[in-house]
Amino acid sequence: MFTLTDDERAIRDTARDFAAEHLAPNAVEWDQTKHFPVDVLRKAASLGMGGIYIREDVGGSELSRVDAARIFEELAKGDPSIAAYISIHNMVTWMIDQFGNDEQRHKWVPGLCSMDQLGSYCLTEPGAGSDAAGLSTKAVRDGDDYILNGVKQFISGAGTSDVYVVMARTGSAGAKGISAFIVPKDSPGLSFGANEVKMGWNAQPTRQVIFEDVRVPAANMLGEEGSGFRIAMKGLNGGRLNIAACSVGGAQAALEKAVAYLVDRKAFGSALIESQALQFQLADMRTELEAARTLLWRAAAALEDGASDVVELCAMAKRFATDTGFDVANKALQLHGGYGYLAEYGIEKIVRDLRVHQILEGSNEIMRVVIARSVVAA
Ligand code: FAD
Ligand code: 2MC
Repeated sequence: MFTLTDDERAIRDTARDFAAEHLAPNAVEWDQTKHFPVDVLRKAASLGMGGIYIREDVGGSELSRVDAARIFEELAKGDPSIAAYISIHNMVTWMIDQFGNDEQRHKWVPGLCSMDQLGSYCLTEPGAGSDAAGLSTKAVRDGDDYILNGVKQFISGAGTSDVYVVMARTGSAGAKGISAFIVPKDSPGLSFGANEVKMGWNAQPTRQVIFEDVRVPAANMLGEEGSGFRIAMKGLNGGRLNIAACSVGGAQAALEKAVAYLVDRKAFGSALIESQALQFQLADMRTELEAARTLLWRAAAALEDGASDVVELCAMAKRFATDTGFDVANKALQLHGGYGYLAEYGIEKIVRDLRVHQILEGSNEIMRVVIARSVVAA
């Protein structure tokens, strides 16, 4: 797995070149202007990155989860915020490809793979984040439709996205009373809150999604009634790996910037890179990132193979890579001295972007809950 074939290297290099040409040069400006570059997302999709592990018959690239980890790492070297949105979009697209019936797959997935249509994932609510099975958005059957009422909180891409995969309560309390629906943006009664003012992830919008008597055809239900929570969680297993990959990529870029700075910067009669104390820090940063990448690839292979311990492996990789990624980026900022604190060096943006990876797609405390359950049950 660790020696790439020619094809795997070509796939990784395509993402690397794309990030270097289209993301990195614009990342600081998009952060400052809060610009969501939909045209650039579509360029990424034209290279197959809108449906990385989606089946080919509906326009996907049908690559592996390990390929996806490498792609998201490379994209995040250019801009973690954009890479992370593309990762959420891929998660949503996969959920429809995987759990949708033939009609749903052919109706929704091709437009998502080309990113002519963008996707959002709607699980979190103002009153239910970590305890996702406690959600209260309701979907009540009315003839051939369901009528949705409720509010989703912190939805990435909201307001711009065209397709919303929404988890809503169709039955009793708890996980088994939840179903998943595909809701198009133009549904009457669907509206969006203000774009949240955030610490990072500024190049993509985050808004509430508000449902007021939104009528959704029963034909838009994904999977069986009552299976929505498990569909949501299965989507998140891969989502957690992709976010982990975005942390590794952002941190790798920060490390490379720190090395370049230390080579260039003179103090006390020589380049700072000559200081063994600083070299030891770089050695630890490199080692910790490599450990995170290795666990990430291990978990991605387990997901690809449908291994029995996949849930905890994805949680471990997410917890470890996002904590490590933030620490490495923050150390890279410190190694830049005062310049690290200036926006134009691009380091403080990486730190701000990577901070939220410890919170979302299941906070790192929830990852420990998941891992601990597997330890205790063993
Ligand atoms: P809470 O659940 O209120 O948790 C508060 C604190 O308590 C956290 O530190 C948490 O880890 C800790 N905690 C909670 N329960 C336990 C426990 N049992 N044991 C130990 N500690 C615990 N959601 C979506 O559905 N779709 C999106 O697209 C999306 N995008 C997001 C984008 C951004 C920028 C942000 C900030 C969030 C996004 N989220 C999205 C929501 C995100 O998944 C939640 O914020 C996250 O799951 C945590 O939920 P919460 O904010 O309600 O925190
Ligand atoms: N993969 C597959 N199935 C899973 C699963 C996973 N990762 N996690 C839970 N399930 C199944 C579980 O096996 C059970 O199935 P069954 O009924 O067949 O036995 C069912 O789901 C219910 O699970 P639990 O009994 O574990 O439910 P509980 O409520 O105790 O805990 C918990 C679930 C805490 C793990 C879950 O609520 C969770 O992951 N919370 C964090 C929420 C989250 O990750 N939000 C991210 C929002 S998206 C985002 O942030 C973006 C940026 C897009």
